[in-house]
Amino acid sequence: MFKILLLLSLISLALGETHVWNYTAEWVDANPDGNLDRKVIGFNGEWPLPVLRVKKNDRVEFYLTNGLEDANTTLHFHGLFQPGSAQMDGPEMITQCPIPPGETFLYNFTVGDQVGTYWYHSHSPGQTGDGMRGVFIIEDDDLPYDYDEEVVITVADWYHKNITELIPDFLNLYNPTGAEPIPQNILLNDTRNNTWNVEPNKTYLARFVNIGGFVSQYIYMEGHEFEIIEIDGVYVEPQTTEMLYITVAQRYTVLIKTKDNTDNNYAMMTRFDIDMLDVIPSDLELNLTSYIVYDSDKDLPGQYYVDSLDNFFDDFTLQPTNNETLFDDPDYKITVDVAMDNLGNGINYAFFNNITYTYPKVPTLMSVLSGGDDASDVSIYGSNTNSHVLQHNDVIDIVVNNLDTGKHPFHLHGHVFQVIARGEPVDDADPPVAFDYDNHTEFPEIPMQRDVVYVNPQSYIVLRFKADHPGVWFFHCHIDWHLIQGLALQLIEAPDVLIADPEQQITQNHIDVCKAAGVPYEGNAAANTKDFLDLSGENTQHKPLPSGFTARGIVALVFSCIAAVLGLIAITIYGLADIKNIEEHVAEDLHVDISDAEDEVSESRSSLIENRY
Ligand SMILES: *[C@@H]1O[C@H](CO)[C@@H](O)[C@H](O)[C@H]1NC(C)=O
Ligand SMILES: *[C@@H]1O[C@H](CO)[C@@H](O)[C@H](O)[C@H]1NC(C)=O
Ligand SMILES: *[C@@H]1O[C@H](CO)[C@@H](O)[C@H](O)[C@H]1NC(C)=O
Ligand SMILES: *[C@@H]1O[C@H](CO)[C@@H](O)[C@H](O)[C@H]1NC(C)=O
Ligand SMILES: *[C@@H]1O[C@H](CO)[C@@H](O)[C@H](O)[C@H]1NC(C)=O
Ligand SMILES: *[C@@H]1O[C@H](CO)[C@@H](O)[C@H](O)[C@H]1NC(C)=O
Ligand SMILES: *[C@@H]1O[C@H](CO)[C@@H](O)[C@H](O)[C@H]1NC(C)=O
Ligand SMILES: *[C@@H]1O[C@H](CO)[C@@H](O)[C@H](O)[C@H]1NC(C)=O
Ligand SMILES: *[C@@H]1O[C@H](CO)[C@@H](O)[C@H](O)[C@H]1NC(C)=O
Ligand SMILES: *[C@@H]1O[C@H](CO)[C@@H](O)[C@H](O)[C@H]1NC(C)=O
Ligand SMILES: *[C@@H]1O[C@H](CO)[C@@H](O)[C@H](O)[C@H]1NC(C)=O
Ligand SMILES: [Cu+2]
Repeated sequence: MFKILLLLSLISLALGETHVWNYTAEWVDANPDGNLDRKVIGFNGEWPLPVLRVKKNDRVEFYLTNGLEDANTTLHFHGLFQPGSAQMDGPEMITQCPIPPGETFLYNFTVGDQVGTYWYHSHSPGQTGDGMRGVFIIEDDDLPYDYDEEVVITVADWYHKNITELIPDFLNLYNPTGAEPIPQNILLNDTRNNTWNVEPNKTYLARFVNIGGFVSQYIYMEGHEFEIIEIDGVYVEPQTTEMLYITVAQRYTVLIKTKDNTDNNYAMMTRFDIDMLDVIPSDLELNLTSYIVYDSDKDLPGQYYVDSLDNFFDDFTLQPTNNETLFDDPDYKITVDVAMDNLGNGINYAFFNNITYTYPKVPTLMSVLSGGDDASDVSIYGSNTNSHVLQHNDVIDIVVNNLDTGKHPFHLHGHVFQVIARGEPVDDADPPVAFDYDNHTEFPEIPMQRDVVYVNPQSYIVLRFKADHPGVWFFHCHIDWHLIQGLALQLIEAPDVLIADPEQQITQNHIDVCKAAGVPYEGNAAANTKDFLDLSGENTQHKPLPSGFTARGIVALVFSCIAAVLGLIAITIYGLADIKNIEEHVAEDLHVDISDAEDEVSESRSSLIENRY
């Protein structure tokens, strides 16, 4: 009897509330930076999107209707583990079929025992940039810190052009270096000149979320400090700092103590990490001043300046309060080199180990669930998907060696990982430094944990986690542009457990959405249902550049074309001397005729070369 009672009370504890949300994603007008009216993706006609709040163990039933008419969509609840509900994770063609216009997808899941600051966003190419993103909070009744008031503060980059216009310009022969589009503005709480009204003598719990698509930001305040207590849903031993550095998709929850008087108002500053921008247009405002207002009758503050941006808090030193120690040596290691390069079509892609992620014809989770005994054979998931099959409860290491000269914020779905090593940035002039298991600084005893972490230029990170969440989990750079360029891999975690679990089977609603989208929901990556080992007809990446033709050649060629055709120089300048012959060959290969524009080409080339010095 006692046992039954105990069981019942455990069940009622575990059964939270059910939140039913019913939203139609549709184009609405917005003008967050005050400079241009444009269409953004709103919910039920409203934008910015709502802050959604749940509690531990609550269930979410989120009906998403695609009211866009001209685009498919999906929704990802960023940072959630999706226990027993891998198909609700959101990434298009990884765990679900895209939702075509007019269809409704039911995201139905529990948040388990996670708490903290999360967010939700479309996981269809680039739609975060069109505004389809908002904050998701799992409140904690047992929050181990005292505070008076809570506040959400989002930061983001902002583009004036929409994603259907930006992507084709970005993935383009005429953008051979893969220069990312430069945002037009920097936003705080989806506006500029934001006012935060505060009271004196209070402790605020502030949840910072970078809901942008590309650029990391520095956050610092005049006369106030941040006490960091949570990162990406992980409580940490509190650390005080004057400056945060937040990549896209990261969250910092901090305590801010207000002044004991209302004599002044103060500036809250946000600033772009300009190292991530290929060019800095002269009219791009890099610093944004927002206002911490104690007394609205008093003057607003001007910009607050700091001497250096180098003193931001290094998250590597944060220690989770769950005291989870370093996992044992890995059972399985994934080592990937990150590089950006051109394929034979002249377009610049992003690679893990020479593979640019190419979507399968069947969402990978559905290949698992229809794969039977073949589901543990990694080959069925396709040649260009960077797939790995993980055994249930194995300890996994992901070593990312960044050969690229940019920073990249990497995100793993379905988990937080221990960050056990992160190399210092390596100067462009030096060769990249790869991680070496036989020669590294000692791993932390209690490593920092989160779900998005940046790797430094030409350096490395090592992430360790336990494969204890059956599902198909995407691991990718969270810069939208780089994901669009294919900087992703996928983990097929415990396929045997997934197949055997009745909860994890595809819902009828999901099958209906697949049918409406015309996407097969059974079969291998090539949609072959008869022989899963037969990948003929699968999607593959473009052929490489022909041997003897370098990316540098293509860059030079296209540079000439850009200069000639558009008279526009917005990309990094490579060496342009002695390339005439390569240019001709590449031009031939690409069926590009440059002879018409030859005069202009040589003219603009000489002006280009002049400009280099
Ligand atoms: C969602 O809202 C639409 C439009 O108001 C309505 O037709 C539909 O029945 C609602 N669905 C649910 C599950 O509440
Ligand atoms: C912010 O303030 C500036 C200067 O007063 C003004 O030009 C701009 O329109 C304001 N922006 C918004 C979004 O209110
Ligand atoms: C996106 O931009 C393109 C090009 O300007 C335009 O044709 C299209 O209508 C825009 N889409 C939306 C939803 O505004
Ligand atoms: C939606 O996805 C399906 C399946 O990939 C595709 O055929 C269709 O063109 C997409 N629709 C739009 C509007 O992009
Ligand atoms: C959501 O999932 C739960 C658990 O599988 C199920 O009991 C419930 O009926 C589902 N909700 C809807 C509206 O289908
Ligand atoms: C930011 O926006 C959220 C959601 O509208 C609001 O709750 C919050 O108070 C705003 N924060 C600031 C600092 O204005
Ligand atoms: C803040 O607290 C201090 C110390 O308790 C007190 O002296 C001061 O008057 C308070 N300030 C305000 C504005 O209430
Ligand atoms: C932006 O902020 C930095 C750091 O305070 C400062 O050095 C720089 O001068 C500011 N730029 C402008 C244009 O105000
Ligand atoms: C973690 O370690 C700290 C310091 O040793 C201790 O105070 C705390 O109770 C531990 N937390 C847990 C969850 O064990
Ligand atoms: C990638 O390709 C290069 C050149 O073909 C080769 O040297 C290198 O070993 C490949 N790297 C991996 C990880 O496959
Ligand atoms: C080990 O790494 C350090 C730091 O990168 C380097 O200076 C040293 O030469 C390496 N030692 C060996 C044996 O490779
Ligand atoms: Cu990246």
